[in-house]
Amino acid sequence: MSELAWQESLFGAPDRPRLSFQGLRHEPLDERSWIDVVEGWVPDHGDLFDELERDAPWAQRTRTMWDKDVLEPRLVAVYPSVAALPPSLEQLRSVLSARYEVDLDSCLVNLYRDGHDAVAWHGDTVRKRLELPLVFTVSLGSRRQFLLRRVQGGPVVRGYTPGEGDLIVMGGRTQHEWVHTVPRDKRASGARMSVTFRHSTPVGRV
Ligand SMILES: O=C(O)CCC(=O)C(=O)O
Repeated sequence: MSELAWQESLFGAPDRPRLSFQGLRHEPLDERSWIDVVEGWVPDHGDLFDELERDAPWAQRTRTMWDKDVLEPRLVAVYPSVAALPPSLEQLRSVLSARYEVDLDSCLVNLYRDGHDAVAWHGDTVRKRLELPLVFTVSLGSRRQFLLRRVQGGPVVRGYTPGEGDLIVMGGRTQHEWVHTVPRDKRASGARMSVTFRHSTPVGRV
């Protein structure tokens, strides 16, 4: 894949050990749903971005909308099983599994090549199987907006601009009662990746 550009923040990563949960912010959305944030969770995010850009199994997927197949506006790399993860992703998976006491058994990586790439408002389909799914997102590269609003509609209630190694965890009833999006952004300064981990059995069964 050709080299995608993104510009590292002038402020640098927070000064904390790699994959540490020091400085974790637990931010309730309401009494049933919550977000955890760890800024700069992967301090060497640039190396991971470059490795995945080069090696991940990128594919351009299509979606059917009103009987037409349309290209999904991002690239997605699906690992067939967690046994197929490269060591760099397996390390993230195992640290998160241990911390949150959950068997993370799926990993997808999304590539937003520029500000035209996006994902529309949605709740993750894992909600169909689990009452209280956890969804983990590690953002690499440029910062993009990540917004949440209630599933019934209404205004944006919470907004983040993850990138550069930040971790966001959606927990509780977030996938059932809230929706999230990474909207198009004409001002986006370059490419962003999101490494996402999910589980198919309830929390506590590691
Ligand atoms: O890229 C992100 O941060 C969100 C990705 C997402 O919501 C999804 O793939 O379901």
